[in-house]
Amino acid sequence: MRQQIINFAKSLGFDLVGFSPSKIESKYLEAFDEWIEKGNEGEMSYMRKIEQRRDLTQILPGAKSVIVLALNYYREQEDVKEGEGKVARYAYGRDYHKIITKKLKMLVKFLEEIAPEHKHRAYVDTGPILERALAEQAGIGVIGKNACLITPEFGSWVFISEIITTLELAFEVAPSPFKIKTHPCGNCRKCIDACPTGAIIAPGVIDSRLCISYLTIENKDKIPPELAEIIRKTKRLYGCDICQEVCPHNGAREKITTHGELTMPKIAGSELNLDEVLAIKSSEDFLQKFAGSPVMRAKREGLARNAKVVKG
Ligand code: B12
Ligand code: SF4
Ligand code: SF4
Repeated sequence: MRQQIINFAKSLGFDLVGFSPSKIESKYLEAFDEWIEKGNEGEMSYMRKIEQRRDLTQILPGAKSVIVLALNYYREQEDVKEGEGKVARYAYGRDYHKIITKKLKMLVKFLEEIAPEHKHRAYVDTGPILERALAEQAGIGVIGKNACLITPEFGSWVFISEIITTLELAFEVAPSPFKIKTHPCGNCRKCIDACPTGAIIAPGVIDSRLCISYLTIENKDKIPPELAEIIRKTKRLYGCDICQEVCPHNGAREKITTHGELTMPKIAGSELNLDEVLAIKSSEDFLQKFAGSPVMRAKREGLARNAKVVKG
């Protein structure tokens, strides 16, 4: 059955497929607890749904396994010109949540056909699930010091999604897919040194309150002046890829995405003109320009705030 699932998932366009037991190892739960205790989630109150993250049977009674899927989204980017701000790679075209949810629904339908007596529940990003922990447990990749899941095939440029199921598909945690005994980061600390705001406060741990991704996407408030000054220098208008751009695993492995749905149509693209962003005066105009794009999450006010910051 595992092979049937892999074949079908790949036919839907998923690049990597792995299986994890639904039980999450205590080292991840402890890391998560500590992260919350220190307030590293900032204002993302949805991250405080701790109990469901600890125990997937709270989401799906009888959950036994998790099918973890990864989809490569890498694309090349050039330096932005004067008057422009950078958009993180994941936000180039249509929102991946929609694209992947459609594929997950087809995979669930397939599971219902081959295992009608079982229950399955699909998630991509928005559920109270420790996706990187599950992906590591499924043997798809390894979590790096930049906190990202790094895969041997595509580096860290992958979206993670999963189907929680009552099927018994994995009895134990899979080994690392990197064919080495040590952690693939070794003594490297390029991401920690390159993070302009010092948001990687320990290997694998991000203080969201300092992270440009959080500050430009999730945060609804004013950006503190000292952080705004750093963002201005990095020209990051929406999201941040710096700790992935410097990672040697990415340099050696990145492959341009073959998923046309992620790049066609281009919506936000790789960069936006700051004056054009600031010229959007109503939510209707914002919707017209960015409908279907991840950029919608920041709302007109958030993107305009970022544009002012990058303009300086
Ligand atoms: C909240 C969130 C954010 C927050 C916080 C980020 C963070 N690192 O926690 C903010 C807004 C900053 C953010 C930014 C980004 N995000 Co985000 N985000 C999430 C979300 C919704 C939850 C992550 C979470 O649970 N964080 C809490 C921490 C504690 O968990 P964690 O990062 O998974 O860390 C685990 C391990 O690192 C490990 N661990 C950590 N420390 C230690 C220490 C020890 C000793 C041990 C043993 C283990 C360990 O245990 C942790 C818990 O399982 C996930 C989707 C999901 N449901 O999982 C997407 C997700 C992590 N984000 C994603 C992406 C793409 C990004 C950005 C690249 C977007 C961008 N370009 O701007 C950046 C990358 C920033 C970074 N370096 O992490 C992808 C990551 C894909 C990948 N290859 O890893 C995810 C999985 C979404 C998806 N479905 O694809 N994100
Ligand atoms: S996404 Fe940017 S700000 Fe956040 S940890 Fe990585 S390099 Fe630092
Ligand atoms: S930059 Fe170096 S330390 Fe950071 S995740 Fe990549 S290999 Fe690990």
